[in-house]
Amino acid sequence: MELTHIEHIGIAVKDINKAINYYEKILGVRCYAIEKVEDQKVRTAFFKVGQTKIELLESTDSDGPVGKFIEKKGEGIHHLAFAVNNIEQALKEAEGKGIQLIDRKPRDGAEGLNIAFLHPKSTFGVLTEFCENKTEKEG
Ligand code: CMX
Repeated sequence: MELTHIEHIGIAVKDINKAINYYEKILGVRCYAIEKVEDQKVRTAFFKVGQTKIELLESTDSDGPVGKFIEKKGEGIHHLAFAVNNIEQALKEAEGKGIQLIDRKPRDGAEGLNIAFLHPKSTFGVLTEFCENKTEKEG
């Protein structure tokens, strides 16, 4: 597989508006998009720091992955997302090397990306996401 860059760092927060306020007013970075991802039961807010994206995640359902994470571990870094050129190939390769997949097929993520997760139990405690840009793939 080929990881091209860190697509984003996901941070779980209880109150996305309060967290946006911190990033904008204290750190001085602008929130350029807010998006609800129904499939993942989250509301997301995006920032760019240089080439690196930060994705804030607020749970829209206490039973969703971010709701459960906050209940168990509290707020904090939730996942690390890598951009890949071919997500199906990356998943197949990881699975072939014994990594436990959460998603065997990509799903729809925020910003129109194809996304899939690797289980943190297989990845040294870091929930790992692969992202593929559909537009680049089509274009
Ligand atoms: N990072 C590291 N470890 C995590 C974790 C995370 N984000 N989330 C859960 N875990 C650990 C738990 O601490 C727990 O460990 P122990 O067994 O040692 O206690 C174990 O994984 C199981 O956790 P759980 O609370 O029982 O939760 P589930 O097994 O039901 O779900 C997971 C865990 C990772 C499979 C689930 O959160 C998932 O499917 N995540 C992928 C989807 C996702 O996170 N979506 C939100 C982001 C969407 C986006 O970016 O758009």
